[in-house]
Amino acid sequence: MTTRDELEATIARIVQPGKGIVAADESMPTITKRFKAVGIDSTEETRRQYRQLLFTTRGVSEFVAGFILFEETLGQKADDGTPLAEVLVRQGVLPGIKVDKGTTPLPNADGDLITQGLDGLSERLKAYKVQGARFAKWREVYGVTDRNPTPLGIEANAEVLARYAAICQSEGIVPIVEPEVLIDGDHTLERCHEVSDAVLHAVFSALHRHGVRLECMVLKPSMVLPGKGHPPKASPEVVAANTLEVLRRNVPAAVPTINFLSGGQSPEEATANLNAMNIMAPDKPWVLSFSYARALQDPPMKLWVGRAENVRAAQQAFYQRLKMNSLARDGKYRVELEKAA
Ligand code: 5MM
Repeated sequence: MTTRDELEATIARIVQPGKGIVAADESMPTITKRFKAVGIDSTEETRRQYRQLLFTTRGVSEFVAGFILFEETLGQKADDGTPLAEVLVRQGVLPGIKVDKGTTPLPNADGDLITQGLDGLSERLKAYKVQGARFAKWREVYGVTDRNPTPLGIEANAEVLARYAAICQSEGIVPIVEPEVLIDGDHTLERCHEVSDAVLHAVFSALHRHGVRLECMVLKPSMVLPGKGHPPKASPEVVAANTLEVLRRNVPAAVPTINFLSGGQSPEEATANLNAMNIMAPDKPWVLSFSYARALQDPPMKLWVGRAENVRAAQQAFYQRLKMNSLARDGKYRVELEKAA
């Protein structure tokens, strides 16, 4: 199999009808924060049990094409000794891996961040592939103020995303390219629209410059929303219209699939917004699906709270959110379905 055959085979799995991606790749500080919020101690064992709970949910492959894992999870085993990545493969789901190493301030771009981890990436990808990973994920983060992200921040972050994506493809690993415009702050939806437009324009220019094969990548963007500190929330129709406008202006039709992050939206909001986009854009050139972390995991995590007797209920809640988002991926979600469940 050539590298291109590998990439195409993985993309064909990711765009399967009714399916999306689960981001379960929280790094140590992030999972510790999420666990702490619901009273769970973050230890290697609780993290293993929690990821096992997600991966062994019955019927998960009806709605999930792939899970993004954190490096620690890729090396962990289920209770019966099966590697957790193999548990996913047996469920008919692709394992993926977060490969960035977090953010650091970008010098001379006051307030902007840049993501680290390009050094040695090819070697790491070779090893992750042996452990079962077929796709990877890298996130660049853009905080929004009146002056951030700066032009330098936008260009530098785009360059790093493109270099990462090109390295992944050279190793036969499909890159998920994740530019996240943060919801934190009191900015307007119009400001988020402006920033998202500039960010995606720079990202696709850099991907082109680096020869990234657009047909073999996944875009994981944020939606166009007002800042958390700028109430009221926008309706799903307003979010959908603004997000679609920015995507149509910047994302070439060659990109097969756009899988959104949820970015701090509630589970129901993230589902309703995705649904509205799929209703509003039947002619869209890309699949519009999900790659949520919090909007899929908050309900099961709150139910589990680290107790074995709650595993079943937590898995049912996880299955329910996946089902709702699978419907939203086709514009078939209705809020009454939440109540019915
Ligand atoms: C934005 O975060 C990604 C999507 O999650 P949400 O749907 O909750 O917004 C997510 O994949 C994120 O990259 C991981 O949770 C890892 O985050 P950290 O901060 O640990 O790199």
